[in-house]
Amino acid sequence: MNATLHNDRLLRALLRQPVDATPVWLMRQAGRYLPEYRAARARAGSFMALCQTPEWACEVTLQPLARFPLDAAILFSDILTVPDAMGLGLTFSDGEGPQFARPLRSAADIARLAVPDPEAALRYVMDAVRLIRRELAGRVPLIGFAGSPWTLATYMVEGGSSKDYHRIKGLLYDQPGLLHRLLEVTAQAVTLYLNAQIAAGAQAVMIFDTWGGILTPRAYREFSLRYMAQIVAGLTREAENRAVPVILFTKGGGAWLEAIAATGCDAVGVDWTVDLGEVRRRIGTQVALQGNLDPAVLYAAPERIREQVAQVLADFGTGPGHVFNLGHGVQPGVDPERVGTLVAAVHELSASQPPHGDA
Ligand code: 1CP
Repeated sequence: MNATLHNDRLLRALLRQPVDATPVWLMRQAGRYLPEYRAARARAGSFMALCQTPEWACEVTLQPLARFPLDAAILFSDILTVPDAMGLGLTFSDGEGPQFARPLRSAADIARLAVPDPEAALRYVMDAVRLIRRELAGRVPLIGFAGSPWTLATYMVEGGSSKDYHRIKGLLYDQPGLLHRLLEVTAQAVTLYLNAQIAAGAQAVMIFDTWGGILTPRAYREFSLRYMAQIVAGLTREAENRAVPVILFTKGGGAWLEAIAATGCDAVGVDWTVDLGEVRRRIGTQVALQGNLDPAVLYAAPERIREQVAQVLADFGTGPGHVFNLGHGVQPGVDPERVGTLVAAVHELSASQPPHGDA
């Protein structure tokens, strides 16, 4: 494996080291807003075929990097490959969300779950990671990822996306012990899966807790944060003679950022509902921060995008430890040119703010 990394801004910022300009990547930077993504998906036949064919996953991962000078690649895959490997049978129908053929509907379903061997059931992901690293040739680092146990459990129990989460919340309040068994086995699966991605070449990893924000503060600590902390404690933190930073992101978790930062992660992802300057005052000396432009800003005119980027940079202020991102993923209706405007603005405006190196 080529160990030389030509652009290490992302890894440096995640470790709160000085950088020449703020690194930027975007959640869902590969995806439906790109016409070349839609064409690849049509040729591959389905979303799962894209994920399960390393050459397709590699091609799609690199698509946004061919257009924009992003500071990181993120593996093209999905958080739901793990429950699929646990036997739930994942499909994505056109225009609809994910669906499991065998959702968890009984104590017996949960008792039967086993931790999959990532180099067997998820070998296609590891092969994609190895191929992407080869093709990137050290241009930028590759981010690996997984879903949080709580977020994965919502899909496994609901059977797909949900509006009211009544099944998973019913389980939480009626049979918390059973939910803990599900979260425990999922946490073990995610730990092995992320460590396998790191062994295959992922240079930073991120845990997406998309649905942590639907919990009460107490339930968040017990059913989501605790299992993310367990994963953080079990991760390989160094590979190829470099630290492998860990990013935790709970959408809607603005009230709990201190607790998230205390898990031992290196960086905390922040959605757009909190002010980055305040977040920095709360936790910015312990961890790096990633975020937090409102994804809807990408529907605005280029000049407005530049202003909003400048605002997020100003909110963070000077000093190391900022990775620019959206507060959630790029939406499918966004014009790719606006993404180009955003990326250029982050680099230009942050490079002209002098003191990047001082804490
Ligand atoms: O072509 C299509 O129609 C599929 C759209 C799509 C894409 C592009 C899905 C289905 N997943 C992905 C890729 C994906 N998913 C990535 C790739 C890397 C990148 O960011 O570019 C990542 C990191 C994810 C992670 C993911 N999948 C999350 C966590 C992050 C988030 O967005 O909150 C979640 C919740 C999923 C589940 C999922 N997969 C796909 C959809 C439409 C959904 C969400 C369903 C729902 O709203 O409940």
